[in-house]
Amino acid sequence: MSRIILHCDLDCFFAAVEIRDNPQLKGKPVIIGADPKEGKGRGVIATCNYEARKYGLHSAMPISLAYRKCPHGVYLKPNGNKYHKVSNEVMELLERYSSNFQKVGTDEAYLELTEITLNFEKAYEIANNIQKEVFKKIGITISIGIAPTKSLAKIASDENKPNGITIVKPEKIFDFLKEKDITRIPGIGKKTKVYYVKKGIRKIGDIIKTPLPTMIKLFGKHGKWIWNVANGLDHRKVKEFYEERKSISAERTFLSDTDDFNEILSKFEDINTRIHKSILKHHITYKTITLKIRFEGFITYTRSRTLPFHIQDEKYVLKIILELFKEFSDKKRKVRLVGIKLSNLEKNQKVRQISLLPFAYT
Ligand code: TTP
Ligand code: MG
Repeated sequence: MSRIILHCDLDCFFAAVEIRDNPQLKGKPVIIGADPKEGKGRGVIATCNYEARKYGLHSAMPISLAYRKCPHGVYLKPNGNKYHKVSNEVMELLERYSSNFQKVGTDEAYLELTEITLNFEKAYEIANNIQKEVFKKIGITISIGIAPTKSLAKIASDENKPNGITIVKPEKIFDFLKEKDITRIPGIGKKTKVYYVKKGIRKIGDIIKTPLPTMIKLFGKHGKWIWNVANGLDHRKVKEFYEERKSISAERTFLSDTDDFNEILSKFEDINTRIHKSILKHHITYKTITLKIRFEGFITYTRSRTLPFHIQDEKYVLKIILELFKEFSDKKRKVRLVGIKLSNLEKNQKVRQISLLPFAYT
């Protein structure tokens, strides 16, 4: 049975809010980001409206370059508190359309409609009502993708921006995807694309045509994942338990306080293995590793290390934990409790990128 999932994404979010609050900006290129200082400014664009995009401007572009391309644009500093408030208002409104709701970042959310309707035309009506309500009550536009999986709904919401609704019915998946560049798949950026292009894969159609065992042979787990995405086989639920969680942790108290390194080490190994069972099961990656240690007398310390990328690697975690533990190992105090926490969690896509970039690991 096919599911029906909506992916809703606000159009040029920060810029849209500024234009709403100052209608004189309408029709002008509006850029939110660092101060361009007449071309000498440092920093980047956070976002810009569609008028500014006509000049080739986009998120993350250096503001000095943006100024060269579009000196007559209106450059504004971001107003984070305001966007945060607007984001909350939008999410509250969206959440009322389905209890199966998942906010992603500040301006995106998934809504699963499967329990409400199995009819794509009805889902279109609902999407239309969402657009109207968001515009009427909040004063900005939103684009919506309607598809049988999360990843397809996300690709679809990007198809017809701004203020678009795009439906991808199960029988139209191939037609919809075949000519698209592989970077339209969430999780494939410019760098990852290089690996695929080397093997002759540029369009999503090339992925669909490649047999799954070949994809796995060439690109490992990542290849399997994008093959599934391209073939409409992304079974991730809306409202994934682990996507909502901030961290996964476990701790153990010793039966009696100890200063025996081997005993402590084996506790760390136990905890680490246990955490990684659920990490593996739910395809979670993490960036921050935290050691918790409590000594006799309940004196407790935590020490963290944040990596520059997401990983999923039990041995590496143990290595970091032992490095963090060194600070405490020469103390003449007995240990009462040890714990490990993994945070900065993300669903699998990034670890697959890292498996393509083994050098990034060391
Ligand atoms: P996006 O949804 O990626 O971008 P957008 O809403 O501005 O434009 P689009 O119409 O293409 O959806 O990001 C949402 C907001 O997050 C965006 O308005 C500004 C902020 N943002 C940054 O600050 N830096 C970035 O690099 C990106 C991509 C977004
Ligand atoms: Mg957006």
